Amino acid sequence: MTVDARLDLITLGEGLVEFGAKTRGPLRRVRSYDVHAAGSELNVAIGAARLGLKVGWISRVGADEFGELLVAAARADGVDTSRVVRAEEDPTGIFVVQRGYPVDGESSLMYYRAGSAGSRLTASELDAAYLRRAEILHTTGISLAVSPELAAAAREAADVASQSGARRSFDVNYRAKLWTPDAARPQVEAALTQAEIAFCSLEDARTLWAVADAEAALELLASFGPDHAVVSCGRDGAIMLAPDGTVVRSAAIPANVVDPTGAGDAFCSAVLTGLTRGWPAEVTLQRACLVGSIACGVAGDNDGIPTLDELERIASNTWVSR
Ligand code: KDG
Repeated sequence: MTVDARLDLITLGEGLVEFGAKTRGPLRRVRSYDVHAAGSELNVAIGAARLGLKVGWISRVGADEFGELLVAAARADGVDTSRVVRAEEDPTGIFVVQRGYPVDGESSLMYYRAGSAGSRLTASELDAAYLRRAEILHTTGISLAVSPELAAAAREAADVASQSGARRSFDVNYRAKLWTPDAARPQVEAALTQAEIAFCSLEDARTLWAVADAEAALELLASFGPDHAVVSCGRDGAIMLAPDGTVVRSAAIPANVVDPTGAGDAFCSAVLTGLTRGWPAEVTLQRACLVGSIACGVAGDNDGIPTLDELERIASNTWVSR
């Protein structure tokens, strides 16, 4: 990549190594785990790169084996990691997924990220010239919740990128383990007023604003200012306000759910790809729902996200295993 080449997308946020329990039940009895690269903004970076965008990921990882794992996973899909800071003193954060316990069919996430390298990225570590190369800068509410330093870095990155014309994309991504709705609401709303592209799940919109339905959630998101707003509704599909003012809907694509964690990020990476490539709004949303569904069928947050060629063959029913 040449020094000043434009990047379709830069994402900023903490990468985490995921330990997904291989068996259902309380973790005290789980003996084996699948290990994957994860973290919402890294998932979006990997997904968009796999779908063909030029992508950079800004983050901070420990100078440890897990940091190597995250950087290697990003690079394997062509994500530029030149602005990932290596922290000598701080460890790379991890999370563990417990499955099917205590509620059948549900997973819960346990974080081990306090004081992690990724949570300590500061605004002073940002490279303004790099941020100015972004067409879209994507951040999420997770960074606002994780630490004041990371929140400030995410806000600064969005400011700098927008000064040179980047569109700011923000996914609400409310995480109840990180903060309360009352703590989240003002920060999330401030981020939405700065964003041109907004993502929120219906579940998060209900938790934060007690909206009645997806239409109300979309209207609320747009009322903060974004001209492109997307509400994902799990098994009920998604609804999107496109930049030309049209509202489109897509049904969900049935999934054989193996691991729903990260499906929202997979969905988001496809929406950003469609926007960048100028796909019609209906096609963008349908493809995004398909990508989210495929991602749910594979263990790991981003492992199931297809390449663009694979996506097209799956969408047109011409998939042939090679
Ligand atoms: O969207 C998936 C993420 O929730 C997962 O990768 C972990 O980034 C993560 C977080 O902070 O919840």
